Amino acid sequence: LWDAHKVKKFNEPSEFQDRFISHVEWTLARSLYNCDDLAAYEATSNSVRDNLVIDWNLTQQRQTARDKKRVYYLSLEFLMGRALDNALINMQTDTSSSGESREMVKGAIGDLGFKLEDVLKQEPDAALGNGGLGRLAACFVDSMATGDYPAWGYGLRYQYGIFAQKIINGFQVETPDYWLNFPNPWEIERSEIHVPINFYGYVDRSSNTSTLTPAEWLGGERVLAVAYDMPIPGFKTSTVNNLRLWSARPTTEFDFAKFNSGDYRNSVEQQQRAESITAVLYPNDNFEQGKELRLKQQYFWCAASLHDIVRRFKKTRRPWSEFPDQIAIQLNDTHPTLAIVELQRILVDLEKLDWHEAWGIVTATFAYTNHTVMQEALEKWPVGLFGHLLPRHLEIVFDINWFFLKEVEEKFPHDVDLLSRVSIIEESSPERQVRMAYLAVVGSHKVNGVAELHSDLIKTTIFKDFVKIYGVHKFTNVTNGITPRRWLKQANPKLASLISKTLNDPEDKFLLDMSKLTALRDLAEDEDFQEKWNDVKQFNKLRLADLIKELNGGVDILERDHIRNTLFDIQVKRIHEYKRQQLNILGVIHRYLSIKEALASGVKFEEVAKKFPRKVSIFGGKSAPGYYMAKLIIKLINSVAEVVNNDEELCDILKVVFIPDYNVSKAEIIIPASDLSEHISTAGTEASGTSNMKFVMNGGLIIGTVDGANVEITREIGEENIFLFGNLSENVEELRYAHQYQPQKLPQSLEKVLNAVESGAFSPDSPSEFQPLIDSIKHHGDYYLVSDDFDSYVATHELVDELYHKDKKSWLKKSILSVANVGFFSSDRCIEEYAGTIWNTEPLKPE
Ligand code: DL6
Repeated sequence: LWDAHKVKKFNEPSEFQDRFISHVEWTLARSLYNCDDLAAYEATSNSVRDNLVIDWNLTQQRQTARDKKRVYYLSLEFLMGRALDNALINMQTDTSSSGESREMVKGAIGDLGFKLEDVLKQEPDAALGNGGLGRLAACFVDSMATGDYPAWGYGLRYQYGIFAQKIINGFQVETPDYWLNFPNPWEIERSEIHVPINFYGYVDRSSNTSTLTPAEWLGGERVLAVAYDMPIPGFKTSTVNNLRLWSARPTTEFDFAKFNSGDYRNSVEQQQRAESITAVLYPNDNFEQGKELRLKQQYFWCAASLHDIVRRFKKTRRPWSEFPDQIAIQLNDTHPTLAIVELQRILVDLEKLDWHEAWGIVTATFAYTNHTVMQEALEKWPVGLFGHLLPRHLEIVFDINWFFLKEVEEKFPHDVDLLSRVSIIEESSPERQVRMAYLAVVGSHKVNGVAELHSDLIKTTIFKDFVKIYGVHKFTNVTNGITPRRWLKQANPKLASLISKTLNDPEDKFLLDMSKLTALRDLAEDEDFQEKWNDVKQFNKLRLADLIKELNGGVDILERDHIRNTLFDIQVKRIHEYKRQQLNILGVIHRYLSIKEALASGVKFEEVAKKFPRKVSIFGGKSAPGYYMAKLIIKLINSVAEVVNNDEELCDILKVVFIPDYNVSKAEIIIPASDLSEHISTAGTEASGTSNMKFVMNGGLIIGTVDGANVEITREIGEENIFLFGNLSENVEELRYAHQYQPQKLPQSLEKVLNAVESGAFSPDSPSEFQPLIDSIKHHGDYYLVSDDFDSYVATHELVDELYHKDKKSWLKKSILSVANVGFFSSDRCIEEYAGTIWNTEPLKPE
């Protein structure tokens, strides 16, 4: 009977159409005659989801039955972007007679009168992240499913993702991103999975006085964590993993007693308090603010996830000692560090394990990824706040610290300085703080950085003492990567198709084994191939020009006829002083002033245009709402754009564009259009960067500092194929020191640029508008070394111009060679490395 009623996947266009119409009529309660693109998006997504759910169930059954070790990836951010196109590319149609499922669905909805491109655009981005860290988590879940690893992601279901950015009078203005306006077909609400989570209260130890023995945590506030599951399909496999996001709900819906007594405001208060926990994503990137609600979010999510993990483990009836053999938990930065403390609490207080046995299990289970060495991004929580919200957890942290310091003392007797340096509790004034990164190191068996340079740096800076204590083997490197399914196939279908034809790989197997791309090396100088390669780039540049026009109210900024010979120079990422968008825009001003000077001195326009060939500098990215300097940089970019774009004397040889509201779906259009992209952080500050990899994978050349993953990109693609400039990380400290004690010497070139800004050339109504930016370079120590790198940056841009405009063949050769050698940066490689060196897990292939 069960077999007779088994749900079936659609495989053929007509079966898809039946499913689509059922969803239009039954799920949406509409008719096909009254179905717009939004409804078509909902119906298509629900239909695709039906297929995924079948594989999702089979995957979960298989993983439970085979009882292999599972990975849990804890990340407070998953910057997923849109799901439908990705699902269409990734999912299998098994016996489909019409090839790729995406093509089949495109044809099937086409016959019903819908264009897939228009339907896809209806989907709001799931923007549950700030930048690189969150997008990395999204790439990793894709690769874990693709590699058939039994793996779940755990995160929060924010009602508001990262804010939408508007640019008004050149300034960033934040508006809420309520992405759940319409039913979200990609989440499955699991109302039956709700975990009670406690905050505040007190610890009751009755007769016991030792904090190491079981205690009861009582009283306080209680909310419910409700699970929402997102299916994560692997590419060319029927494995569909799970991303579980928690949403906060009140335990009691409504206080009727208060309501009946006329106290309406208080009757809904509890409900609102609970829901506020998962209401918003904190919009800071590489900066920690230390707000109580943030700590509440962290505990809520860690406690719910661990409860779920432990519940699943207990069903296997294995002894606790086998917990680390069955479970690996990866901490994406320090945000989930409370999970370490929560597992210790569960084992000691609830499961009554001996402290040391419990701690052995905890440390064998967790591993921690560090994503920054910058002090302002390292999390610390005031002891008072921590203890008020989580009284029992604070006791446990003190005990963990006590045992840890005892171990240090035994190894390095009498080194009091060392003890205070490594203590999890920082004795700072006005208040002691819990150092979350140290807690993460102490509670994990492995700590990794995200690019070679960064992994080396953590060992010599923030975790230097811990290397001495634990030995170097606890510290390792897994260089970041990106999924080629989204960042090549989905973002750049024309390039993916040229590659699959060239490699004679109609099934796109190269997307699973990116080393296959090395075959392109032989074609790097082939003129026919170069022409096809260039045509793809032109198509993508026009596609971006269309987007820019649309965002500019239908007015073209870029001259269509000149796009072919205009260099698209792009910097899109979070706006941050360390990422140095200010260096870029000051470089643009330098170019502008040089052009103007040449024209003013009587040099003919044709000559000037030869020296400064056509170029558009494109920027995009959000600033944290409270980050004054970053917001001023955005304003400067827009002010420069206003002047340059309206200067008729330039005849369009230089343009500046700021694309508002940079997000994943815009990145998919922007990145494939680049000729050149900028990864120009002060050396030693960008842990890895991942957009550098995305640009290279799409055939753009990069200009960059010797920082983060730029180092390995250089090694993989060859130093002749990248434009490196600037000071090295080992010189940074010395340079900063010199700035503090010697009057700052600016290169003449920069002096001129800063003078122009100071004179109000870009802010005539308020000449001092950008003074804080100028002061930061001129008078406040130039912490990000703009002045030290400026001349080398400008000179490197001259090399770029020269090559792009005078030797297009060499340019194309470099572009092809870059893609041919980019394979290392597939996130599939990262996941294999994590699995082999940190998690000790293996894939579980579908039968
Ligand atoms: O590892 C992902 C990403 C790196 O590519 C960036 O270089 C790095 O800045 C970023 N780090 C953070 C740290 N934030 N916190 N906490 O976002 O990680």
